[in-house]
Amino acid sequence: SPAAKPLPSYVSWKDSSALIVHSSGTIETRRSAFGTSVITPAEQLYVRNNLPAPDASIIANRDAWELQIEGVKRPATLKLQQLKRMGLETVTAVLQCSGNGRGLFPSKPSGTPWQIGAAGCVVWSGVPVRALIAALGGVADGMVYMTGTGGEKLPEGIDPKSIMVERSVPLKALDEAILAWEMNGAPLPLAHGGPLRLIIPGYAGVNNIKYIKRLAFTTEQTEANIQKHGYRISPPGQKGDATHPSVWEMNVKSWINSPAPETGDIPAGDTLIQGVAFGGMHAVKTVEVSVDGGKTWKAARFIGPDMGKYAWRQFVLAVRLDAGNYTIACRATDSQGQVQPEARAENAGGYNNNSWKDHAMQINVV
Ligand code: MSS
Repeated sequence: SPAAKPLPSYVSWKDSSALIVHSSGTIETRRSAFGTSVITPAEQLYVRNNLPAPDASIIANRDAWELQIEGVKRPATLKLQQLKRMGLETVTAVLQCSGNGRGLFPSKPSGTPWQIGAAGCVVWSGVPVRALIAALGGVADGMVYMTGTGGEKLPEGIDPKSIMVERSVPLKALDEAILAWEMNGAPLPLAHGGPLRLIIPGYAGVNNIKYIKRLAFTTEQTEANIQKHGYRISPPGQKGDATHPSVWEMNVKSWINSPAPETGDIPAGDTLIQGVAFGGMHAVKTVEVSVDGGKTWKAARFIGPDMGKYAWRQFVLAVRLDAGNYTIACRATDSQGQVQPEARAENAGGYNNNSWKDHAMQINVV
């Protein structure tokens, strides 16, 4: 096996045994680390930084962090301390990189070859964007998008648009969005966007702007490269542009965490097949498991608390397996009846892979 890379210093507090370090800005949770109790602890949560993380000094005085709000009737710059008095909500939501599952594309699109671990289920707490807007007189007339800007310091001499993390989402996303300062009951770590982060439940990771410094309601999508060309569902071989859908709403998905081939052979007899399932924008309703590569399916049972429609649910199915090779798979269905598809939707960036077939695994029972 390739030599394990050490954790970069900005995340040295994380649990290295739970993580695969692809690069300093791309760190994946191991399948074996997910556990069975719904929430992903901060120490085990994946990290994706498109730019180097800001200096830790930005969390030294969290309450002094400033957010600029534009495209409302009364634009303002507010300190986190003020935001904390404007409203409070808690939401449990899956945070998932749009490239999660890219490593399962046979075409090997460029980008981090994430398997299943660029995702986690997290409890976020903060002020609803709705409450903030109401306090500022409402969204200005004619606005179509909500645009968030990351607080990274950009190097000089480079066109900021070419590297800045700024994303636009449809205006309706504001209904459920929060500006979060807390994660899993603790102040938001710098690596996950502290002191303040935009959380848009159900939307792909990239839209959840870390260390947010500006929230703007706009008539157009941002011209930043990460929006204009990046994170677009373009056909293989084609560069993304405005004519291709942006990665916004997540789709229905599930995968098996145990048993997994990485943990070795499985003894014959009783086995629990266990994993996670979520619906993206809608609650997950059912999940089925197959031990014959998708020829036949059995309904699995959800376990643990239901943390709401944006959270994932843990599932389990008890099976008895004789010695042999098995292809185990799972397939989720959401409350709208949308079923996790067999085939991935091919695209140049390797985004949104929810193919149950790509996520199936070979296990060896002895
Ligand atoms: N934000 C900022 N500011 N920066 C960066 O870089 N990234 C993205 C998001 N946000 C960023 C941001 C991405 S891309 C993702 S996934 C996410 O974030 C992650 O998160 P964490 O916490 O895990 O790290 Mo893909 O779709």
